[in-house]
Amino acid sequence: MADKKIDIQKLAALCGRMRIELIDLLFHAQTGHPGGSLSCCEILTLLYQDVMHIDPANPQMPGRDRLILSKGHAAPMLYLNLVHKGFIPAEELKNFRQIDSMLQGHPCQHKTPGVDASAGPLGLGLSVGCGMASAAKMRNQDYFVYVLLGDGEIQEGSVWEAAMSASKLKLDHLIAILDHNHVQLDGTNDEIMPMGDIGAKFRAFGWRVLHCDGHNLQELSESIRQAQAGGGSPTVIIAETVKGKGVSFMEGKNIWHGSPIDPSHYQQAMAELGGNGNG
Ligand SMILES: Cc1ncc(C[n+]2csc(CCOP(=O)(O)OP(=O)(O)O)c2C)c(N)n1
Ligand SMILES: [Mg+2]
Repeated sequence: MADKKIDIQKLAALCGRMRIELIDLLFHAQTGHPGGSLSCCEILTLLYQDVMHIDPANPQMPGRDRLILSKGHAAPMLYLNLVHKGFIPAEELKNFRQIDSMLQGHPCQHKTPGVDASAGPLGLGLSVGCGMASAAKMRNQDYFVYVLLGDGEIQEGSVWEAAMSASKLKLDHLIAILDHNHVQLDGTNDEIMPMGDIGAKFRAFGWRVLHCDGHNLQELSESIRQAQAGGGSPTVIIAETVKGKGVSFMEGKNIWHGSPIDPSHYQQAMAELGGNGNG
């Protein structure tokens, strides 16, 4: 347990660094999605840097764990994780969102090593995850399939069709993580489409439901460990998060879903995060 604590501290420091790198990346690109990237920083970092069985030297390794970034607009946080894990060189970041770049605005499985599934249109990733988890079952492989969902995204009906299939097929190596930041593009979830008791909904569809603080690496890690224990049904971890986490003026504000960062906001964000803000 002592070793695990050291890992958590290291990961927390890495998350701090990646928030700075994210603001730098999006400031220089003058495009991209800060809010939903910051809310899933701990989730993606824990998975890529600690939990997932993956090999940057062999991105297509058949027995690897898979991750589907169903809320594909959080691609910048995925790319930073792929850089830190060694899948892609850091220099590629300067080409983020450029035509023909390997780092498109949304993940592309054909361009970027380490990306398991293309995404962008919301509502599709859980179905892709069902397919991957079914394939593992059919082939007697035991890899895990993680699907990161947005809380606006789960208003899509296709998510619930996939949820139905996953429990019917007993996909207990399918682990959905909901980035529950309570905000979507145009407002809060409650303003746009209240989802009520999300846990009760997943339970009604035959899923096991876990709750945790999505910025607390220890809690997240414990939830993932419990989810991996399987038991014949898929698991969803409802991770409570804050959209824009770490940058005070972005926190909980839908305006920062996808706005470009101007120089004064860049300086303010860097001052708060402890970055040098040298542009
Ligand atoms: C099918 C589809 N409809 C609309 C969009 C445009 N869109 C991109 S992100 C977003 C809001 C998503 O909100 P949420 O799932 O809560 O994401 P997060 O808060 O984690 O950024 C919308 C409507 C899209 N990408 N796909
Ligand atoms: Mg949201």
